[in-house]
Amino acid sequence: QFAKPQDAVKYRQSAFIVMAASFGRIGAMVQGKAPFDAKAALQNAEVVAFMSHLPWQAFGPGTDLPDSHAKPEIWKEMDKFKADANKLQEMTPKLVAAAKTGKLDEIKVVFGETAKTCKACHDAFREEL
Ligand code: ASC
Repeated sequence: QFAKPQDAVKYRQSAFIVMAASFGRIGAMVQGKAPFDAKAALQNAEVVAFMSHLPWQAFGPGTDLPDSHAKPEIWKEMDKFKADANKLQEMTPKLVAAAKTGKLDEIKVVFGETAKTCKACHDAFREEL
């Protein structure tokens, strides 16, 4: 699927960047840093939900490159890594459902739960460079 390991790294980093940008737009509303816009919240939640499926396929064998944020634990504990990815994929449709209510309070709760799944996986598997 990827011609070079570097291509896989670029792919997964790009997917995370797009997901984080959309998640961050919802976060700004939740934190009162941006005005609440129900339509934009829903559009961004849908992007997050879609993107939550993409990065994982790019963590194949041989893509453990230095200078990436990926800890070697990903490849040593691939089952746990996949389980963490699944937790995110179970949360993101709930974020979409919350956005569909149009109620910021409901979005806030699910946003917080979703952010916890991001953080749990980062704590185990993401290196701050
Ligand atoms: C974000 C973002 C993350 C997560 C994480 C949650 O908005 O870019 O990586 O939330 O900070 O703890």
